[in-house]
Amino acid sequence: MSRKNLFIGAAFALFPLTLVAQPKELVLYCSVGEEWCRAQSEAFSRETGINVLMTRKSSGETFAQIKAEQGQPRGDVWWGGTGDPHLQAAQEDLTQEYRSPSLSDVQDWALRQAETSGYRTVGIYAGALGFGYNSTLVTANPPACWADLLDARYADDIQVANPNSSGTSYTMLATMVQIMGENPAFDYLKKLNSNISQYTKSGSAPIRAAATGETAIGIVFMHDAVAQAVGGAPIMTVAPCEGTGYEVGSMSIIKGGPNPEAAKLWYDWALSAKAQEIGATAKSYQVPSNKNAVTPPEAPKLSDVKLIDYDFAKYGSSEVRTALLARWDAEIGTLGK
Ligand code: S7P
Repeated sequence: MSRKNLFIGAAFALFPLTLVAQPKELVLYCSVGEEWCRAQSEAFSRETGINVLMTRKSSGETFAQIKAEQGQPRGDVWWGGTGDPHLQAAQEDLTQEYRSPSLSDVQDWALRQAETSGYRTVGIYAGALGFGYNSTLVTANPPACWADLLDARYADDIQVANPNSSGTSYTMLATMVQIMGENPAFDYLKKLNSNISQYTKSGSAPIRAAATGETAIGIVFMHDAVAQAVGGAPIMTVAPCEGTGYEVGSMSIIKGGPNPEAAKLWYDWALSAKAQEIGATAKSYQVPSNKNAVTPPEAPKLSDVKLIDYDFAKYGSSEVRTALLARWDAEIGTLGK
């Protein structure tokens, strides 16, 4: 082979390498607990060599940030957090369609989230809403139902998050509306307000407060209450007797983000069984969406919980979520704490 041909051959051999060069960075907006966000980011970096710049914020806060950045997005992937604001982001064209080859590995409830959004989001885990109480503070006749939380003996002794910032709390709002109807649900929330000591920013903060005895009861996802009990706190987890809503924790690629190839690599990886099993190592006990991922034994059994038929398409729509939050601000937020 002549020197010229050798040079051309070498150039062609190198060309594919430059074409498939591995991305270097991923900007991740993470809406699960801080410990899980860190464990997940570090595992991805270890496996791919891609540096993950991670910010943890609650679901409603992340939605607001992505909306504020529309047109000049700084994030690549929004991973975790309740499904409703992910659906709203899809409807508002903030996130992008992606049909991962791994979609065939996920449970039907996770796939339905993808279908509802035109494949702009997908379910990565599920968990039921409930509450937890501190058993050293609530000794006799503990609450078992949503109605019990109105008891005057819990005056200023219950915490729940603000539904604007928190996906957990929006899930509660939407759950009450679906169980009771909208007007009775707001009547319930007004009465409940007398027992609320504070509306926190983060959804899991109320159960951390219950674990330390700062409050008696925290309204949270049941797996967040279980995590406190597993950590040794005197927390009992309750699946409310009237029935309850649940979340399909979701993941979306942010439209026009700076690192689209890295975003797809994360997305495919995050749907794998191995990646979904990281949650339990970070004391997160949701039910994973990958059919082959091991569900942590600590995870509340959804089949034992009286789950409502939560209408994700409706309560994750822009119109309904925006209207319910505006009504909450006007009728509950103004009552003050
Ligand atoms: O802690 C895990 C978890 O409960 O947090 C997510 C939640 O949306 C984030 O907290 P906010 O309520 O503050 O938005 C849930 O998706 C997840 O199960």
